[in-house]
Amino acid sequence: MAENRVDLRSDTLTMPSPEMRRAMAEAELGDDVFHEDPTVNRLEELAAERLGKEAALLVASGTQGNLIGVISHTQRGDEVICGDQSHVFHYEVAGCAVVGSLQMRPIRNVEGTLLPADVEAAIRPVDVHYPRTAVVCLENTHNREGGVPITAEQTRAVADVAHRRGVAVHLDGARVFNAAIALGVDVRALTAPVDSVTFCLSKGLGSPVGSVLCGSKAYIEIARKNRKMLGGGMRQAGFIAAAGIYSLSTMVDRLAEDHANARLLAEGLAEIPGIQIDPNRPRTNLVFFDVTAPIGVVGLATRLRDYGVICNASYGQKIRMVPHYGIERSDIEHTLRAVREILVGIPVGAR
Ligand code: TLP
Repeated sequence: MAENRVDLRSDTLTMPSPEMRRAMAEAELGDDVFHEDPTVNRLEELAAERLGKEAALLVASGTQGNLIGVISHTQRGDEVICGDQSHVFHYEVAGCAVVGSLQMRPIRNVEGTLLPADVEAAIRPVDVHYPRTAVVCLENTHNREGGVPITAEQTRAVADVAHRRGVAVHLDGARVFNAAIALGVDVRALTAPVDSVTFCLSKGLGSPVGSVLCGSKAYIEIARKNRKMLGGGMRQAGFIAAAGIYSLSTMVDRLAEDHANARLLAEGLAEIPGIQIDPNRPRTNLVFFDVTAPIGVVGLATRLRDYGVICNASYGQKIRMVPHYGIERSDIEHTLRAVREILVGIPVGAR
């Protein structure tokens, strides 16, 4: 077995640092269902402030945040416009349909965003036959589209169309801080046009668990009740919130290191025969590539395990590798040597 273990399956694999664990252990606690956990309250205030919204709600996961986020804008039988490559459509177990009794209406994703003209055309006119279009969902960064960051202008263009027609906009901002870092803007520029946004503490920001849903005060009150309905009312959740505060205070700027490692990885992969990747494509921390060599996507991912490199080969025909907190530049170099040895036969260790 290889001595290195380089787990690149997801940025959800980050482990809390000793300082984060200390902050968790020392957290002041109360019962959050009574709104009495001071650490949760502090995280929610901090998150609302950072994202430029009136209020925020700590939730268990990105999936729960999107579900509560969407159903808090809707009634049974409403329609939700989303990207045909979106996480909410592909990977959230049809929660909006099951729990919200909502109809998902996927329209094409183009470079991660939705085109305003497509959104306009998909919004239903008032007619006895149609469901009411209640929400448009955006995703930033966009996972299946390669971690592409969506700009403030793209976000506003979609939101303007939706708002003109009385439709709310929810942003799946699981990695919205990655987008802000990549674009060099304050995250508020990306969240200002939308009505609600979920972001994840438990991905590149390094917390062991937790996401936050942000929006207006009135909306978050509805969301708080929906969280309770879904069994997501946690009690002494300050342990989790303390990690989240640590993440927001100290882990945002370091996302740039993950982006640099992703770029290093993509550039190295582009030089290896049998790999197909545009080295300029990864703008954030997600690296997707094709394997044109006969070994194929699954074969390469399987062989990489012998070198201690673990990656995700379940994304259609591509491999996904995700640098994150805990993955060093030397781990990327080891990964590149391993891919080269498997595909070209130059032994790991030789350069
Ligand atoms: N994505 C996970 C997997 O579910 C695919 C990953 O490893 O990337 N929105 C986006 C854009 C996401 O990428 C994810 C997680 C979520 C929402 C859901 O977050 P969690 O896993 O906390 O429910």
